[in-house]
Amino acid sequence: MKRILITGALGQIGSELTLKLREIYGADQVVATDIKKNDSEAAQSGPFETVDVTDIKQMMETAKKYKVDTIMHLAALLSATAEAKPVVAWNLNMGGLMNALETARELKTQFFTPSSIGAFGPCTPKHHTPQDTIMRPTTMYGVNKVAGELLADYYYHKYGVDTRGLRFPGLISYVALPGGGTTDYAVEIYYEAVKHGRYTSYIEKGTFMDMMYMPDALRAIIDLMEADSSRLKHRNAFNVTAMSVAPGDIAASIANYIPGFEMSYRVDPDRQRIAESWPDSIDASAAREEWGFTYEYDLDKMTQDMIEKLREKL
Ligand code: VAH
Repeated sequence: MKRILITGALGQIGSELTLKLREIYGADQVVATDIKKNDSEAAQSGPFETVDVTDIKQMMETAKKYKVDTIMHLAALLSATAEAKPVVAWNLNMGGLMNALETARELKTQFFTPSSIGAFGPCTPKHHTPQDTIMRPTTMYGVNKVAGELLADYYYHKYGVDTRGLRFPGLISYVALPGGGTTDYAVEIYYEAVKHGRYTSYIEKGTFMDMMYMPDALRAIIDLMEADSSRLKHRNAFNVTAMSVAPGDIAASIANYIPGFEMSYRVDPDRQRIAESWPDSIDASAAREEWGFTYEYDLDKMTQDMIEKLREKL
């Protein structure tokens, strides 16, 4: 029986992953942890513990208290925040990951942590970026993600920890807002479109990045973690994507469902620079071949669902 500890459980991925895992494995089997509690369903619908991932004692004690067999480490600063506070980002992103891996090693648990398309840099092939390629990111977040991938692979090879990861594209969801990411525009645009019928994008009209709807991201995590270990040639971390889109494409898709939607642009040079250092589109064939990765939502299906759910929520 799976007993799962999630760090960063009240963040953008965690707040939905916690609910999905509780649905599958039972509410009491999933311990949500974060730096502080809130009144969200993820915090209230099952066991919750306050854990600062930079405190290994807290993490180890919590994992032992619940006798977990799986750790899903999501707590991290995203790209734009990490670029603004690089030293804080290194300490939290790498210190937290090290503590989570040490806990997984000591308690012999399975382990998941997300990487990102942010792990690639300007000299990486930009189109259909391969699973195995040059990785010299020019952001602190990217440095954290490449180092994190290598660290997770190290714990597999050296200690036999069953570590697995996904290089996520920008994730779009209507439950919890992301914070401090470069791809956050792709979430904000839907909120603003439903509330005000217009949006001003901080990323240029024609800047392509990979994106994925959250339901597909959750399915990818669960499918990867349930996959037969012997089939995995890669572990940390698999390229996964559902679409390569630019702000102009999302605006056009929204306009099909909200006639008169107005899009404008006021580029944020810092986040534009980060976006331009990432691939336009990545190749997910390794994930498809090794554990059957697939997705359900393309741009228009995601737009339709986002607008429908946000109209209910707002
Ligand atoms: C960010 N949403 O923007 C995250 C993600 C691919 C982007 O890693 O930093």
